[in-house]
Amino acid sequence: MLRIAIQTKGRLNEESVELLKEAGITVNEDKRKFLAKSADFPIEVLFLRDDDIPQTVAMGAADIGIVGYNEVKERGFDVEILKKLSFGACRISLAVPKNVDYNSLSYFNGKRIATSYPNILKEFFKEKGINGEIHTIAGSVEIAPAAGLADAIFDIVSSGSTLVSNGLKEVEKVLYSEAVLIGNRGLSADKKALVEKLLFRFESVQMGRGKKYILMNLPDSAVDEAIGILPALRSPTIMPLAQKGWCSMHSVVNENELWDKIDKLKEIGAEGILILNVEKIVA
Ligand code: PRT
Ligand code: ZN
Repeated sequence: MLRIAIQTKGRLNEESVELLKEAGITVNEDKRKFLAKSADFPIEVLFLRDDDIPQTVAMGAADIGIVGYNEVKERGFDVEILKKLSFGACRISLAVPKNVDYNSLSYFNGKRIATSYPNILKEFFKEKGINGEIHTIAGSVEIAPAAGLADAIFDIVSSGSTLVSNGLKEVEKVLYSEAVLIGNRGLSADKKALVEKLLFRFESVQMGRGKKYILMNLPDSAVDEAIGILPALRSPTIMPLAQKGWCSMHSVVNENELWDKIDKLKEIGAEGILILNVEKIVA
């Protein structure tokens, strides 16, 4: 039995639960319960505050966990990063009041910087030879400059609108982060085998994301050109139609290239183009 720690509530909870679900692991998500068993995979889910997930995994109270890379880095516990999960993307940046004439990092020498990520900032300043005064505060870091508590902040940014609405501007992007699957370093062979199974499922889910299945009718004479437009996992599937001189071609395309490919396929004579969702790709 494997134990995975995920965030109870907050920005990573929903997508963590969704990823597990798409990987065939459904949990009775009674949020008041702190431990939930899955009916369809030998796994139990432990719901925690994100701050506690790296330590819980490092100590082995959970075998694996889903948490922001920023938390892993800040807490400094020795865990293995098993997989980047492509959600919860953000960066941790230095920001200053918007009227500051900022030129270089040396601006931060002797300045007070408010943050909830003192360790990451300490390391960054050390590496760059900057002597800033780091003030650790727990919540609402972005109001510190206006409140006269700090000259600058070091905080998570995603769209940047929180900075703007607090009269701040981002001047240095220090760390890029996304949700990661972390693992305890001393897992038994049995548990490792279960983790491998899970990773394989996560990969299939991720590969299917943003993909569309496309099928169309095509004159035989256009097949070579169509293959050039639509490279597939191995190569597109081509089947003859009852009508002579025509075939049906099936392939998988990235959603962001879909319309461009459809335009090109129509130009070479494709008809009856059908687009379907791809749920998973088991490579
Ligand atoms: O209760 P718990 O301790 O579990 O949660 P939490 O409140 O500590 O964390 P939570 O749920 O806010 O964030 C969890 C993780 O999501 C973070 O550790 C990051 O890895 C990731 N993440 C991604 C973010 C953001 N994007 C984000 N935008 N975490 C926080 N923010 C905040 C940021 O602090 C700032 O206040 O959103 C604001 C900025 O957003 P923009 O879009 O205005 O720039
Ligand atoms: Zn937290």
